[in-house]
Amino acid sequence: MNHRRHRIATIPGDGIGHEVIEAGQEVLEAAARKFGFSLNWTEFDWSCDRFQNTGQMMPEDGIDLVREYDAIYLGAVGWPTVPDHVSLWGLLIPLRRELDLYANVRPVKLFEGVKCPLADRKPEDIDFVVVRENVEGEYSKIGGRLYEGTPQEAANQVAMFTRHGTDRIMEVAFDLAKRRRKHVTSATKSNGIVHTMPFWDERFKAATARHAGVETAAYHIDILAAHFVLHPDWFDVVVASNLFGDILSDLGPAVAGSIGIAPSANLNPARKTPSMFEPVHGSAPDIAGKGIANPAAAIWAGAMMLEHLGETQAAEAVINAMATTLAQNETRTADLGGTEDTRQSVAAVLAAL
Ligand code: GGG
Repeated sequence: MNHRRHRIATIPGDGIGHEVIEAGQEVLEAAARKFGFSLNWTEFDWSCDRFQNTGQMMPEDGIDLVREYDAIYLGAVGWPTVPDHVSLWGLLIPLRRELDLYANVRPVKLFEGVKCPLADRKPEDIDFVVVRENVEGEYSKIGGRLYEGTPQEAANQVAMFTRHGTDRIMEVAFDLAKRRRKHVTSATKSNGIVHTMPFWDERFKAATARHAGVETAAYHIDILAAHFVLHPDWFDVVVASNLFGDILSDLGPAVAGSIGIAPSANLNPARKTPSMFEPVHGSAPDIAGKGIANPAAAIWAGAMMLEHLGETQAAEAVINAMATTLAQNETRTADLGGTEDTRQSVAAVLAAL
């Protein structure tokens, strides 16, 4: 049998992106040795640092360079010296769009031993997945500014929802629900947003009709956010637009103990391009370089990458090892009330693997 090799493009990016990607690589390497495959890493220095030196977050042919890989492992994008919209639109958003990584799958789970900010919640109460539309919606460059610097100054921004884009994200959500507890919740706001959100509701209804056996619910985003806090046990798969999904996938992990745990898979489900895996969290300038970042989100994102590459057993082992360290007081990082630094946390995951 041929030895399995996977070529991975790493983009540590900015701030704690470097620390957590290095941590994740160490764990994934150990899993590869244990389960008999290899990971060949190529690092790209695309970042705000690069922007400051060259005026570009990544080179002109960057997308073509990473197309050659089996997957992309990304840390974090953003640094205070570069406006956030410049760094995001210079790197993360072009990667998602030009590789057509239209499904952003973000699991939320309360792990055994992790302190939940909600009273009396057990791990079985919080276990859902946010499926975020990743390439259109509210994140558009359509719009502009008028009369800049004058009292009449104005700005507008157009959200773009296509039938193709909305239908395909619904399919991802319903397909995923069929492999889970068979329930999909839609995040809408069709009372206030009168064109795109009624359209979103219609496409959700059409998907519901195509998927008999999957139960559904729909809530306006404001009350849905409240239900995430009050009734996280109501949710299995939550399908949301780009902006709503972005917000919900930070809120969900906060409810489950820490955003430091939350992973994210940017998928092209047809596998025509390399999918990209990243922690949900950003570059965290306040703790960058201190060696105290929680590597769990990057490790879990790495496990999702292994699963995507067909290394299911290794993926499961990595998640189990991570869960073991989260369960013990002495192996938790500061965001989870523990005292471990990034290196100690990695050592604990490696020992558990
Ligand atoms: N880990 C990737 C990262 O840096 N995320 C920060 C961020 O601002 N993300 C926005 C988005 O996911 O659209």
